[in-house]
Amino acid sequence: MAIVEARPFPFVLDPPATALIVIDMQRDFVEPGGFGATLGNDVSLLRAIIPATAALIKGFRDAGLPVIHTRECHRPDLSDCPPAKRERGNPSLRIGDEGAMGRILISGEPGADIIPELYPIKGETVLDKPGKGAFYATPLDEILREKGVRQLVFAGVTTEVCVQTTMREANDRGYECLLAIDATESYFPEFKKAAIDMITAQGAIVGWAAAVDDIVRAVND
Ligand code: C5J
Repeated sequence: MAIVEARPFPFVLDPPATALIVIDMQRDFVEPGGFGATLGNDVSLLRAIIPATAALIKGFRDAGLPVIHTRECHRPDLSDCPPAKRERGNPSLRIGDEGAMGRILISGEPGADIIPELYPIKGETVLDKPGKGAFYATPLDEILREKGVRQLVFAGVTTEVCVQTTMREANDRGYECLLAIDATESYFPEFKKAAIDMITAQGAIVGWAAAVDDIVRAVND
């Protein structure tokens, strides 16, 4: 066991029972011309976490612990994209429409893939998910239980949407959840702060939050 300095109190990390989940570090969210940018967002805010996220991934790889990557995307025929989701957002460029990096948030298109700086390596799980949460309509829970994982470290974007939703899903399934503060970001800095406050409030009601350096040190303890 290793102790990670964390909010709201230290996290007792058990490396053999821990996995890293990197949420949606896709070109569509992080690069100019993608889905996030078409919604009017400044993607440079999200790009700022790339070095810390790379350091976190490296820390898990060095420790031989599982790294799981998710991608929010849909089937080319949109059969897994509810109209209620598609109809929101920028009316001139919706999910499935042709954008600067192929069809927006469609599996197999360049924009839906993970950014080159954080690209998965052989043996790492990559899960396509149609929802905001990574447990919804995916085999994530089965994959984690098969690996004996009880604790999850979270990174990725955006803090208050897909990251927070997945942490809540994980918390309800009995996983202990730790958010890497400098490896997650929102297009709205005040939402990131609020999400971390919500997650850690009331005695870690959803989970803990800690710095990448402290997490990397603990997993390699
Ligand atoms: C959003 C995500 N923000 N990955 N997706 O639509 O958080």
